[in-house]
Amino acid sequence: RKPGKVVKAALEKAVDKVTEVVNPPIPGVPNSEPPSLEEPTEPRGPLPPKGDQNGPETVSPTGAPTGAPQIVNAQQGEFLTTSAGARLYDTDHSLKAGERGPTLLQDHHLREKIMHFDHERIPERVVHARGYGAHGVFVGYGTATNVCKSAFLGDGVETPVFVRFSTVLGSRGSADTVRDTRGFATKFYTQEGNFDLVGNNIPVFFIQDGIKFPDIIHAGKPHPDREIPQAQSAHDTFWDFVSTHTEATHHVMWNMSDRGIPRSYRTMEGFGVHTFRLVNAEGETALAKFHWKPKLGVHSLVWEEAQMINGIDPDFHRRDLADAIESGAYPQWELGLQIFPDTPRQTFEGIDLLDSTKIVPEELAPVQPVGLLTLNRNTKNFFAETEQVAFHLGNLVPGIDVTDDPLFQSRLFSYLDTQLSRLAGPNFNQIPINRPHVPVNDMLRDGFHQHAVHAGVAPYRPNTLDGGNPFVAKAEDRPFVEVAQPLPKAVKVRQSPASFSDHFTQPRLFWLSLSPVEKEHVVRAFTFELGKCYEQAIKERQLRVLAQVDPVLCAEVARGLGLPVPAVDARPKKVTPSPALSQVGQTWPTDGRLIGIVVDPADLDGVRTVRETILAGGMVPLLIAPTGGPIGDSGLVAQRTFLTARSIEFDALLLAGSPPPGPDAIPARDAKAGAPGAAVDPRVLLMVEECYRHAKAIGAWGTGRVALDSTGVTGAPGVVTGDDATKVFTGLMTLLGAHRVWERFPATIS
Ligand code: HDD
Repeated sequence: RKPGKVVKAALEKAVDKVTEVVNPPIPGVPNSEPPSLEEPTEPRGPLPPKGDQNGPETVSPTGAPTGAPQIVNAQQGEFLTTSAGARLYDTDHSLKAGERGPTLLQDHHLREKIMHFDHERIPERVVHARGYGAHGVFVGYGTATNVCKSAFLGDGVETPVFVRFSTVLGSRGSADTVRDTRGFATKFYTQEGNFDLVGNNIPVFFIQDGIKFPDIIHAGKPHPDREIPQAQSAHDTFWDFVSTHTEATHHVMWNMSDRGIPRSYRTMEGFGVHTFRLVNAEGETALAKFHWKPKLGVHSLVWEEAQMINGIDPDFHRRDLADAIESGAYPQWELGLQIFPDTPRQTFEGIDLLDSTKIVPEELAPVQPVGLLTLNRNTKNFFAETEQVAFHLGNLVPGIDVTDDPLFQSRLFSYLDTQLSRLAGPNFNQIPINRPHVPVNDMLRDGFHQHAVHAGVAPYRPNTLDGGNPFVAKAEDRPFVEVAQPLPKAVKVRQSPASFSDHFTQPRLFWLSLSPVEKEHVVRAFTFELGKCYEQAIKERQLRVLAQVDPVLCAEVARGLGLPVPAVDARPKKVTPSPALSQVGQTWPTDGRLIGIVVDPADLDGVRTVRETILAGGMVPLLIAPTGGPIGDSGLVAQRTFLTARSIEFDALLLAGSPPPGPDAIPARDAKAGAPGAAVDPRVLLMVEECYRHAKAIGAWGTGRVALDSTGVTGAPGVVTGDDATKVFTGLMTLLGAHRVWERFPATIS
């Protein structure tokens, strides 16, 4: 299968779920028969998992398969049982002294059922609580072998992976499209043990030393008195902290840019952030930064759209990822390395490689592709896999080692420690999703939730009683060996190097690398967030910070806040912009994009043709009609109605008609006869207006043009009209390749 291309049949199946109701089931094929309306009376075999759901991995801590069906398909057996396996004859009535009598304490099934339910929730992650995961495969290109001996980077080596994406600040049930940094954590189940790359979609961090992590998180989380606001940085404590703690400025610039509101997990870059130390087979070392480059390009939402999605579909990013995988539009990222010589100073072109608030522009050190990640399997059970996965920066494999970045060093402690309370004990690596796919032979014993039944009597070394087992690996057995890194002559201090105190050069580099429209989004984001703060001093202090970054940025935000531009003696260093930091100006694949089509009985042939073309192009057509179900006898099926459709779901909108207001429509304010738009359902007009405001491509043919005329968008940039459905669609595709029609709202900032 060509990477990035959609399997058409699978896609059709996924998007046309509704058609299953009209299409006859395939006799004998499980899952193809619609469920009966009655409760089943005969036991039947468990439903097989869907094709895209085969996890969790079923290897034991010692690498042996544990794939007994009763474990894998737990709770899908023939009979309902207690957790001890006794068959139950009733689970709907508690045991009582007579039909109307009190419940008896001896009802052990009631007690077990309620006891277990009472403890179903575990503590959510202290940060990155809201997340979504998927399985996949990583294939090495073999291009990294000159700098790194890790087996999984070898040519053609296939390694199973699990990836968890997340937001940072929100609670587990918070919305997906808030303005925030996104986590991008990958567990590679390699032949040499697990390697965890625990990164973000932003290449720099708020702080340079992990000792400040509780401070930035306390500032970003909801205010402790009222626990408001949820999953937001637009509040006083956050801006209080970052305005006084200027090393956060670079990260904040990225957060306020479009990177803070990704269109999809599939369209996000990922970064390992820290500099790692790589070792090759000859024992030579190099320093390196990890990058994930999405095949679909880096794309974002617009702020109003993101806010609307939080209400209309708070699971937007989850749904997008799961649907894409289910339909066969497997998201892909190339893993790339920026490689630097391992010099004693650990700098590159004057940039301190141990400072996680700094990037190295790609123009100075190109990102060299070393492998391809494809996510191709959804989870079978969210809790077992996504919730219980535990990442740890200390999960390293031969060839990849740590550096002395003080942020990295503190993370090495935190990720182990946090699992003790979150996963309630030290045996979390025995949970199936965390198990390595290679034999484990540690001498760790006992502890809460011990699943292994360790044999032998001598979990210590040296021993003779267990025949001396286990033995330590020799060099030829490929053990993980720390790089014998010479340490600088030093005294014990609580201090940072002088280079860490430049907090403004790189934020300025980022700002100057953006296109005008991206700059305008940054200005609006700062103005929005600071506009939500109550304390005047915080706003003024942050304006002083922005003045150090760029006078235009500061003046524009000050204007929006209605505050004077502060007089600051800013002396910015000269920087060379990095074009690689901008998201716009290129053409990208459109795989997996969703196109809404408002259907009218007028031209159903045109709709059918366009729909086929969209599917063949690896995208998802969604037909929108006044009511659900089959559209006349055309064979087409409406997947959305005017009640269930909202513009935020679509990347582009096509109008094949302008249906009149339905009986369930709230009339538009100017709906009096003869007023523009009175003849069209107001929800269609709303879709057009929102798509227009959010810079999405819009197309209309035939009577569809009436809705465009009514909203006054005909002839505007990014609005394609005509008589021929195919020609209109072709125009729409060109626009979609550029993601959004930014020319519609020319930026006023240069
Ligand atoms: Fe962290 C989770 C990414 C700094 C402490 N972090 C966590 C996750 C991601 C990151 C993606 C979610 C993992 C998952 O899906 O389970 N964190 C980062 C990045 C950082 C960073 C890219 C800077 C470069 N983190 C950082 C510091 C500390 C932590 C400095 C503490 C000293 N992070 C944690 C944690 C979490 C976590 C408390 C919460 C849940 C977990 O680890 O397993 O230990």
